[in-house]
Amino acid sequence: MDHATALRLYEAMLLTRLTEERLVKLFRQGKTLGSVYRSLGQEATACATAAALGPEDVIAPLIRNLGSMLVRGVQPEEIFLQYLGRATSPTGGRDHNNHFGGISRGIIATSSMLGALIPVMAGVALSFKQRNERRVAMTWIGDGGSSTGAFYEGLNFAVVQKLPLIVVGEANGYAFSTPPDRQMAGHLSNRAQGAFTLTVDGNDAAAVYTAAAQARQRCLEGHGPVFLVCETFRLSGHAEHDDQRYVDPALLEAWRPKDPIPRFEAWMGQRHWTLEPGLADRLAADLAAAADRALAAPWPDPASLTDGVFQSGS
Ligand SMILES: Cc1ncc(C[n+]2csc(CCOP(=O)(O)OP(=O)(O)O)c2C)c(N)n1
Repeated sequence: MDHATALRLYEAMLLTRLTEERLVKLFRQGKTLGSVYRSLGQEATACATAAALGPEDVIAPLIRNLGSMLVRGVQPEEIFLQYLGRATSPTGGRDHNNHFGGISRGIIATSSMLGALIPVMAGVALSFKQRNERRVAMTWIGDGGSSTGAFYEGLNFAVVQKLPLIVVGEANGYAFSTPPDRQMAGHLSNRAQGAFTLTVDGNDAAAVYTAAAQARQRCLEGHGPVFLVCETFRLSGHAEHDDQRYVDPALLEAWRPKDPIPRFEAWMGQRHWTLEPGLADRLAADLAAAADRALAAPWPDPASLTDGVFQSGS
């Protein structure tokens, strides 16, 4: 990774954290419609994997992968508008949080049905292969989501067809309140039979980036899908309405010092790569202004409720 890439990656992780912190404030003020889903402590897995892609590649993020969307240029204001349900949000107030995408941005919108995006992205990867395009498809899945049938169906198809698909597995300690040993046999790394599997320290952004770049190269060389497992930990509840009381406090204390953001800052420091002075303050000020603009945005017109929901015309 060169200095410029490292700076972009650092900024993306910090922006993810600060955007989510601003969302938590909006939630506590009772302004968001519904809860707020964070990636606290695991920002490196979404940001560093997405940062290793090219602009021609296509991603399908889950709720905890906001960072991957910011890497690809989604604006925090769009996220605020979504959480606030406003008319000018990407879904016009019809869907919530980061549930939006766009073909021109190379983002397939999240589906709440865990696992469902893996067959979808296998299909995207199939289209790249059929058209001889040098592009990869990437999506993410949690340890809980890897227990769905769709996870196996999608990966199996990608293995058999040798598709350029990267599935990032986030081993983050809990699926809602369920630890992996209560819902799966073995470790996440053993679940993608036939796919080349890499397991990395998911809180080491440089290692995640390197592994993702390697996975992409393998896909482009036609070797089939890669399952990239990132060992990390969810430092907040499933969402803001969940106080994580089921997590042993000692476990949280053990993971807090592994925070990927100061860790990556130290990694950059070892290379004498300096950060922009006052970066966090600049981002926080921009986010506060974006949140204020989103709060002032109009609500959807009730008369437009079914627009875009049903096909119009005959
Ligand atoms: C097929 C399916 N089953 C159940 C749910 C409800 N649900 C939403 S998030 C979640 C936990 C997901 O855990 P994991 O996949 O480990 O991801 P994490 O939340 O840890 O990032 C569950 C069970 C769902 N969205 N889809």
